[in-house]
Amino acid sequence: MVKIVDARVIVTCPGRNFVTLKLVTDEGVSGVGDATLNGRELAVASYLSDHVVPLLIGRDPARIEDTWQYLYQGAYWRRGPVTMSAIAAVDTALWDIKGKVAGLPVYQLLGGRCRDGVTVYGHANGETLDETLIEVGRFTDLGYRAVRVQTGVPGLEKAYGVSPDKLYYEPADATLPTETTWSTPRYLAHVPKVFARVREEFGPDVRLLHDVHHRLTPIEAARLGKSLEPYDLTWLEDPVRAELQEGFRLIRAHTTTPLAVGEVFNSIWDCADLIREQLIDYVRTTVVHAGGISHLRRIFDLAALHHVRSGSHGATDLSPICMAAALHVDLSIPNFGLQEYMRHTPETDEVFPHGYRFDGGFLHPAETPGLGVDIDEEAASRHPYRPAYLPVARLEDGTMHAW
Ligand code: CS2
Ligand code: MG
Repeated sequence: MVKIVDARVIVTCPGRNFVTLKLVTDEGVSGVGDATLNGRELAVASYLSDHVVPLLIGRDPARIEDTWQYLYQGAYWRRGPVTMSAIAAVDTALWDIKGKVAGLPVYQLLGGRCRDGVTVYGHANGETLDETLIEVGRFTDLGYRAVRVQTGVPGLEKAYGVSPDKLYYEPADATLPTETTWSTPRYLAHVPKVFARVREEFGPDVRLLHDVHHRLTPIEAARLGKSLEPYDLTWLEDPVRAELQEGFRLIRAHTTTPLAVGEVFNSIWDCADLIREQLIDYVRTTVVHAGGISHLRRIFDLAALHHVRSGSHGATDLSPICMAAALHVDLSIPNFGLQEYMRHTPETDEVFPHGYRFDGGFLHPAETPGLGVDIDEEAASRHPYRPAYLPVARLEDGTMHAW
């Protein structure tokens, strides 16, 4: 029997923090998995080093599902972002190894292609409406067919999703959380005007998306969805806090704007009701935070039965390993919707050499065996961990609110 003989947890900060698991077999085959949890990275690194690595040494790398069940059921304590990101890293690395052993890219092991390329969306954002329009144009010029539009809100400083660096957006920007201010009335009054202008300038073809980042109540979200109907959004993302699945019933009853949610979900149980009741249109779970390729496939298979499509989160805090793994899943499922694609910096790309490529609005995974991505451990060691937190948000009277 082939055995796992080495399991290394690598923490690196090529501009932002990433946690990576690298497994090596006694035949010298290695596999990588992303375990990054933005702002809480070291908790996952410790979970892996202290509680998972000792269970992996000597195991058969071919037993992917059995290892998943061993780590999930064996912990007794279920779910949660830390546990599920750690399991995801192991699962992803084992799929990488299986692909290399088989001599096939992972999407072939998942059933082969369902499409020619993976349609991705980028993030256009600006402080002002005029700046935002310029940024939308930048993305369409780059060939993107789908663009997420975020914009500053008059009267509010530091709006969500508006970044000084337009190509490499990074919200975890400080060693202690940055304080931002939120006002729902100001926001609700402004956003429809922005989308009216974007449609006027760019016409009906470009697919438009918007992220609310969990900030509204269901009735407020219903109102926003209705007011955006004339502008034909592909999706309205995270309109309300996602802990309360039945909150979506109310939004759904009032608007035909499609809904997307799931970047903070870590298991099928977080979205089972949303999917079965067809309360959403896109489920945005990811390889890294939702238990790896195996569990993400399970979520997307359930979604396929209920007319829900995939829309995996792909922000810069998910490493190129997660992006590569996502592309293999995206290519092989029947119910793919869209894939978020925020570009990593050249420093990050150097630490994670990869073969996926962007072409005319599509991403294509590498055709090499496995995932087609690796970590350069020497380059990684040149970028030590730096504490970084996501911002927090308060209402204008100082009340804590969802960021
Ligand atoms: C966002 C993320 O990409 C998205 O849709 O919601 O940028 C999110 O804020 C970060 O991943 C948080 O780490
Ligand atoms: Mg989001």
